[in-house]
Amino acid sequence: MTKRALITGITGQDGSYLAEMLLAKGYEVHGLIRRASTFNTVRIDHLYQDRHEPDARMFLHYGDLADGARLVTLLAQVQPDEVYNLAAQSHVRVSFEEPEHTGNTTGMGATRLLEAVRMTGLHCRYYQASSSEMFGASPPPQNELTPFYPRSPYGAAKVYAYWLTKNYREAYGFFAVNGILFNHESPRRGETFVTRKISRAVARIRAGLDDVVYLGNIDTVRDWGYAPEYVEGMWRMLQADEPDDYVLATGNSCTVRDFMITAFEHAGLDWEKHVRFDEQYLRPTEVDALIGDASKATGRLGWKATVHADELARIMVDADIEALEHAGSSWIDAPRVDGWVAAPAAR
Ligand code: NAP
Ligand code: G4F
Repeated sequence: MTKRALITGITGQDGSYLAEMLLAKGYEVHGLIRRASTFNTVRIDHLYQDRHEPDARMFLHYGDLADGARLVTLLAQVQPDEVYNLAAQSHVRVSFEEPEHTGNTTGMGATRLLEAVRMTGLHCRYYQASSSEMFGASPPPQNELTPFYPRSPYGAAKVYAYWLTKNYREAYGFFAVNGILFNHESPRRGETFVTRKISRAVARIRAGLDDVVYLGNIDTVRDWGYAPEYVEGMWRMLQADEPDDYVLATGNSCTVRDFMITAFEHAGLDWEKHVRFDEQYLRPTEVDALIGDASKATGRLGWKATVHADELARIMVDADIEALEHAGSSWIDAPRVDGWVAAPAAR
């Protein structure tokens, strides 16, 4: 029997890798996409086949996590075996600018989707994209027993969604799990997250298109892993015998500064000549250190991260250099998105 999955956030970094992996495993994949005035499917275009093709197995549906009624009609239509809720306003700095929107999408969006599952009476398995950002000010190493202390509207919204997921498991017997994922990156990472901002800047500086990049706090510590490995962990959580919550992380620590040095050195550049500080990239409250302990996922799911920050920085720099070398002039001339906001004033 072909399994059917529904992915919210399929156009994002993780959604694209998850769709790729599930298609390779033989799944039929359905994705929720937002209507936009420009195409927003660039990360999954390589997977798309016209629905009239006899072997088409990926189908896209318009909808939004802010629209609960649509989630009900969509679930009733698709009848998925597995639901992966990856959609969110996922940028921490932006969540300070848009706390209400972030709460509505990242927090309430999960409630609407869980309610849609309940109202349609489906017996599907449900994955919630929870985040290490929920640990916030709790010191590392963090695992499934570490208390939450969110430091941003985004972190607070994820804590709410986490507890809703757990509550539906306990109240209604849902097979609902929280994957508490530490930072994971890739060449498909959004351009305003710090790793991609750095790798993209390195490629542009090396090509002579830019001279400097502006960053905020480079002393924070993160546990950066490689996104394709993390979507495998999401899938394993839904194949377990019992629903439970799991941390996915590498267990290694790296400062933004060290990631940046590795990225610049890999391209033969001296970072001190090209990196400047801009306070606009600071956060009103910061999460100083996230370092995860994924031993529960390793022991029970057999999941382990193999790519760590140094290798990741090199993978991302190589990919951005190659993308730049193969890009047409449209990519090179495109407005530079050099921060958490692409407003002209910020360029
Ligand atoms: P991402 O690249 O920012 O993708 C977010 C996705 O959510 C996009 O497909 C976006 O659609 C969609 N979306 C946003 N608002 C929506 C709405 N109102 N209705 C429907 N779809 C909406 O994020 P990611 O890095 O792939 O992360 C996936 C999930 O894991 C997110 O929930 C994130 O918070 C969480 N997470 C990520 C990490 C990490 O390090 N990457 C770590 C822990 C947790 P558009 O393309 O139309 O914008
Ligand atoms: O790349 P970031 O924006 O990622 P952050 O805030 O850790 O959040 C990411 O990981 C979370 C998991 O822990 C996810 F839940 C969330 O959705 C997202 O994927 O920032 C990383 C660090 C921060 O300490 C930030 O202050 O880099 C610092 N930083 C320094 N300069 C910067 C910049 N961050 C950004 N985005 N841009 C800068 O110029």
